[in-house]
Amino acid sequence: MRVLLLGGTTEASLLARRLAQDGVDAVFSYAGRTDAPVAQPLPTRIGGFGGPEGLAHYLADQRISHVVDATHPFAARMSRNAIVACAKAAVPLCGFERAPWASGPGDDWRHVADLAGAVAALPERPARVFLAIGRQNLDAFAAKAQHHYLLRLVDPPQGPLPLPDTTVVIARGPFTEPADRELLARHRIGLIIAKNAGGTGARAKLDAARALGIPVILIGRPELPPRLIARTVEEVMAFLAHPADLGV
Ligand code: 3Y8
Ligand code: NAP
Repeated sequence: MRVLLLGGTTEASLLARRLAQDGVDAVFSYAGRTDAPVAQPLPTRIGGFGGPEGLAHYLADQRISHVVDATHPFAARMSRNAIVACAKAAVPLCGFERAPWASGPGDDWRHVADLAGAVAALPERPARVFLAIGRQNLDAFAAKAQHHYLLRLVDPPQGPLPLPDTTVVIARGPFTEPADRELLARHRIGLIIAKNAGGTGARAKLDAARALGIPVILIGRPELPPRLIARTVEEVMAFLAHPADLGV
């Protein structure tokens, strides 16, 4: 068995630890989005594969027997490429996905379908907004430049930001509710925009928002073609042991 683990999430790191503990022959893969990604307990490759064709070649060249896609739910292109490449290379694929967040008592969430929906949902009157979506999609919000934006980025921005009125915080999650509550209060945040990432690493700001009565605009996940999904490390290990048993 030789596993390719497409990573970049808390769940991927959890699975990497289990694979290393069990002595499974596995390779961890990062896209190379950040300057210094967290080290993993597995041999690690960094960078794209060169589209689905490049990934299919990688699978053959590296004699990969199983692929686990533990990328973020918004890493849709990687997930789509993995579906195409694994079908082409006849390599079993399993998505390791966390469930979307669901609101509870005290939450003031507004669900929008995508980034454009989040921009449209912003009020006209200037507000202080925690735009907690990272760096890659900030330019969409230039259409609403009247707001003050608090940005939390993994690495310092290389060039000018596409928004005129910002405060930038450099931090890598996972985050905690007390720290996020302090951040929201310190910056007098009145509204949060976030991706429905699910999982625990990005959840803190939503719990802090509930405690402070701050509304949240939550961006829905991109649609993916059907594929086998595991929700826990144990389900992934079962897939690796008997891919056929899980209806692959
Ligand atoms: C490069 C690896 C682990 C993984 C930890 C998770 C949790 C902490 C919370 C906020 C939201 C955001 C962002 C976020 C979180 C985890 C997880 C998660 C959100 C690292 C990492 C890589 C990335 C890429 C980065 C994106 C950005 C998104 C910041 C490492 C730290 C906003 C997503 O500067 C950039 O270009 C950053 C790009 C994709 C989204 C964007 O579009 O900007 N993640 N994040 C991975 C690679 O190269 O393959 O550097 O160590 C991993 C983690 N980030 O091992 O414990 O599992 O979700 N990541 C979002 O959810 O909205 C921050 O601030 O509250
Ligand atoms: P994306 O838009 O779906 O993918 C764009 C391209 O980046 C892919 O086609 C692939 O390049 C490369 N790529 C993506 N993930 C990769 C991986 N794990 N290993 C090797 N190449 C990868 O991806 P993204 O949204 O930028 O996310 C990039 C990474 O950040 C992923 O590891 C993801 O798990 C992590 N992350 C993303 C978010 C988010 O909000 N998007 C949040 C937290 C963590 P080629 O086509 O050349 O193969």
